[in-house]
Amino acid sequence: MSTHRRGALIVIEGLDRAGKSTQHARVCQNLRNQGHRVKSMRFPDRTTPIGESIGAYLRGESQQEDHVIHLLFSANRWEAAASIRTAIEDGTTVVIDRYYYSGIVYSAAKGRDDLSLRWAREPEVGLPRPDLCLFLDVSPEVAARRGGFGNEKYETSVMQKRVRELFYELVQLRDGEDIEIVDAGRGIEVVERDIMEKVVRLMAHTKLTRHLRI
Ligand code: T5A
Ligand code: NA
Repeated sequence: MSTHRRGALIVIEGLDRAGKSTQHARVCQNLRNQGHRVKSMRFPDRTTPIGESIGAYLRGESQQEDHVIHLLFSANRWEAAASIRTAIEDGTTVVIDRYYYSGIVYSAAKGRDDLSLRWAREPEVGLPRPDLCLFLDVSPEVAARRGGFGNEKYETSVMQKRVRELFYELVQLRDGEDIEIVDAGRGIEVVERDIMEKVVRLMAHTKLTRHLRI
């Protein structure tokens, strides 16, 4: 029997200022140091035409209807979906900074009756499903101490509070099966150690001999 090991799909999620990009870079580097092939990605990917319009929207330079921007964020993942699958089948581990969890939660946090968590989930169904999603959780107070908010669209305390509540709702909705909550209010190295324990456990797991779930 062949025991071809595919790459893993690992996602770093969380609130603004939770330290996602910091930990994402460390996970990529640590895995490379351990001899794994790694593809580093982030969403939104602002380099594609769809990503450029998302960037303009986030900077407040253009306006989009709420459902439209939701679908653009989703389309920005779909345009990368084939390359994620190819890399994983090829034995490369893909580590992503934000994915459809953010996509679902930030749109639903706008509080529209016609844009529920469930509605927001639909366009994301069928995207490569992570083996592990690390949700970096911080209190709004800790987030504020880390440099406060920038000028982008969703960087307000009302929005951030709602986003955090909805992340927790999403964990329930998805039975928490692939989301692991990480207390990201601790020091960078402590958080990194916690995350790497989970990542190393995944990399040794037999499920990496099976196909990616959908
Ligand atoms: N969005 C995104 C949607 O609405 N729909 C979608 O589908 C997607 C994908 C994108 C925006 O778009 C929304 C969500 C966002 O509002 P972005 O470009 O991803 O935004 O930028 P952000 O992720 O918002 O980046 P952040 O600035 O929030 O920060 P990170 O990546 O969480 O944090 P990081 O690592 O840059 O660290 C922030 C600061 O804190 C320090 C770092 O050194 C840095 O100064 N820090 C710590 N300090 C103390 N202790 C620790 N443990 C620390 N970790 C980091
Ligand atoms: Na970031």
